[in-house]
Amino acid sequence: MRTKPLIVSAMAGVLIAAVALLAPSSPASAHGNVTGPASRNYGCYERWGSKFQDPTMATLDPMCWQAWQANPNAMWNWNGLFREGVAGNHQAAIPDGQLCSAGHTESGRYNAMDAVGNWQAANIGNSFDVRLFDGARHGADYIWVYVTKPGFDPTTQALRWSDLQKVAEIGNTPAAQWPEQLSNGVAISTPVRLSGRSGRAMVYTIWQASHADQSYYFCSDVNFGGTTTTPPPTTPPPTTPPPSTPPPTTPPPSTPPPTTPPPTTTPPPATGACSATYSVSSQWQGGYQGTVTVTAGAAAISGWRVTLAYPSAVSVQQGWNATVSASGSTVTATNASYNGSLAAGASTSFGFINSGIPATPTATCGTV
Ligand SMILES: [Cu+2]
Repeated sequence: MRTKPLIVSAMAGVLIAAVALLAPSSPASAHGNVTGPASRNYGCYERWGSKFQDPTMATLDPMCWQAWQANPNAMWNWNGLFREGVAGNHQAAIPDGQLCSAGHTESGRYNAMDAVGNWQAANIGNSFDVRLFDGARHGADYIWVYVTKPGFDPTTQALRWSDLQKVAEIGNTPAAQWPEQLSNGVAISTPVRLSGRSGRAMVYTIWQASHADQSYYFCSDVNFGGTTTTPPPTTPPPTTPPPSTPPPTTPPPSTPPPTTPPPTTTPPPATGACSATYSVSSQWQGGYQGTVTVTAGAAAISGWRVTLAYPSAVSVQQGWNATVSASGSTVTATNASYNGSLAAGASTSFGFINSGIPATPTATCGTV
């Protein structure tokens, strides 16, 4: 069980290198993340990247499930959760309720990190290290670590700046002083020493990279004094476990943001055996991700087909949780083997990536 991940991690390096080569205009295609206690998107990537379409995630790890459904790129691009040009005014740049997405940074790619619920939490003691992986060897102007105040419940409350107290920091530390992580970057640990804490909390880390004015923001869910099998924070290097299914063939958006981002929604029909609600989860130059929620009507159904009639021809690059194909201006999606059966009123969803610019389709749902 211990040798396989090492072999696989070598493949991950190749994959990541390949992606980097595909996106040469990206100023820094490898950045970093908090790998212990794992940030929300890094944790979801680590636990599910090799099986991100596994429907058991919906019950085993529902917050990761919603995040993968909302935008898989938030996990594939786990190292890109940053803002530029903040000039140290973090609170001014990031509104309350958006701390975990760095204020809906990167055109909202990481918005699902702000979702409130029972994120999987790392069991830790009152003394722990926040481990930051720096794949681009930026080093740090500083790293600030906050913990939510006693009484804050991350499973029911959206995070605000006033919920946080700073508990540790380190100052300017060039990457040359960070220990090497295999050959794919460096990592540094910030020690945190608390006392008297128990139960659920969040750790919030701000990494001011020594690279232009690039600030990173990470939410990690923790459970003080919890006991299970979750490993302690100072564990093996972040050897980036790879997707066994390759990541989306579209390289991540290497250029700045879309000009017209508004999501489009078609309200579900009031009647029928099933209904379909369409939205654009994210978009980037040259493509966008569509998400469709399918809801059974007053009776249970055993299979469904959704038709999306677009105003002009569309091209589907990839679909998940359904068999998705395009013909002319029509996209047709048929349930996967595991999500065709829906109880009365129950919902499931599927997603796809299209080329081009989002347009609003008419969505219809029928049973099969
Ligand atoms: Cu960077």
